[in-house]
Amino acid sequence: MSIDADRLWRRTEALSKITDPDRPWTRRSFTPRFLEGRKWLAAEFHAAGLETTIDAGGNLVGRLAGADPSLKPIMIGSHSDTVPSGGRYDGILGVLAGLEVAQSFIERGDRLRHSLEVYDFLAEEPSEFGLSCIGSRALAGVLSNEMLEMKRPDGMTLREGIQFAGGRPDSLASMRRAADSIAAYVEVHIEQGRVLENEGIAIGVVTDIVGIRRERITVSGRADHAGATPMPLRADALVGAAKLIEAAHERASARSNGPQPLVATFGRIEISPNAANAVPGEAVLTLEVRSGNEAAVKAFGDALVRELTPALAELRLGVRSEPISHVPPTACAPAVCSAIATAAASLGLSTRELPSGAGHDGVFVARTGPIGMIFIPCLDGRSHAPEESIEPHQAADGARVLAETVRLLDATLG
Ligand code: HGY
Ligand code: MN
Ligand code: MN
Repeated sequence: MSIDADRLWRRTEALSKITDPDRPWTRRSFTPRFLEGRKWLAAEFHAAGLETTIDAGGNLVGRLAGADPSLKPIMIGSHSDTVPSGGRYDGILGVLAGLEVAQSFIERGDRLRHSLEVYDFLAEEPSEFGLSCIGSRALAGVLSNEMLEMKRPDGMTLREGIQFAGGRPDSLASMRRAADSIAAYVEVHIEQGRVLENEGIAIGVVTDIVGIRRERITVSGRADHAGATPMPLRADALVGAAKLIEAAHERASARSNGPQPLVATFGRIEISPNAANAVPGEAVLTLEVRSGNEAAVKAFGDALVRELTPALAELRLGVRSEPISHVPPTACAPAVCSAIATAAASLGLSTRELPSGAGHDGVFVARTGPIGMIFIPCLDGRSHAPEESIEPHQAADGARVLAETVRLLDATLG
């Protein structure tokens, strides 16, 4: 099963260059830049011969009808939005590998038994609404009305955002996929870690996707004049935030080894009044905790706030936490993992199994059927940074394994 590696790389380069010019590589969801990328992608899907639509949840879907309409579809794809100044290949590699595979089947005249659907899921990365995986949540039917009313700083609601992206939020029920309603979902993605590169392995067979919990922690103090307020009288919210950040780092570092390591990050902080000559009166931090151990993920933030409350009270500070999102750890399906490993071996590519420390749309697609992920190495394991880099042959390896995996699943699944 051959694919056109040059075409795949040309498309990867073309789409990655649709970015905010001042902060490569950036195509934030729900922005005109994102729609510019979507317009380009939809044209490529259409030109490749796929039946191209935007579903009610704002996902771009390219469909190739199968020979037996009674069979459930095989889904492939990923996402085309990015984090700020983030991944040149995070997401788009999987969408374009899916497009390449579908187009290669069309050009070879290979009629699959199952329909093949290529997805660009809407807003896989945490959006300005505070929520990630918008399109795959919609597919799984777990985008609640409360979520649809979430607002981003400029006041737009997520409901309006989905409309902006071409979706129809009032028709989400029409696109929901029930449990066991797809034959399989397979996503190609860069590892975003160092295991494959360190071990010189070409293909990662993902066994499970880490659980992720995000909480909003608010430290409340008192805004004051930075010059006229004596130190002993201050209630400096940023000092309290610093104690939380230090403690979280120490606690997570103590649990970073073992079979189910835990990681914790304060990746976003907003302070007010946020002026050089004002004592910070409030600090709002986003805590993100990840592990394969769901109980540990659930307990981490509560324990941190509970145990640091006395120390912050001594600084005349209050602290509270509220959940933003919680996604449990998700297992990949052994049958899909086995097909990926068989496909890679048939292409002479080395493989190893590994967990994903990154989150992916697959955690929601898994509610509709069996999933699998194909990892390729990335330079120094870097991702969510402008330095993210892969080689053309690595992209081609991922697409070739995807093509062979789809062919195997199509032949073996009911
Ligand atoms: O955050 C993640 O793990 C993924 O890259 N969205
Ligand atoms: Mn990402
Ligand atoms: Mn991604």
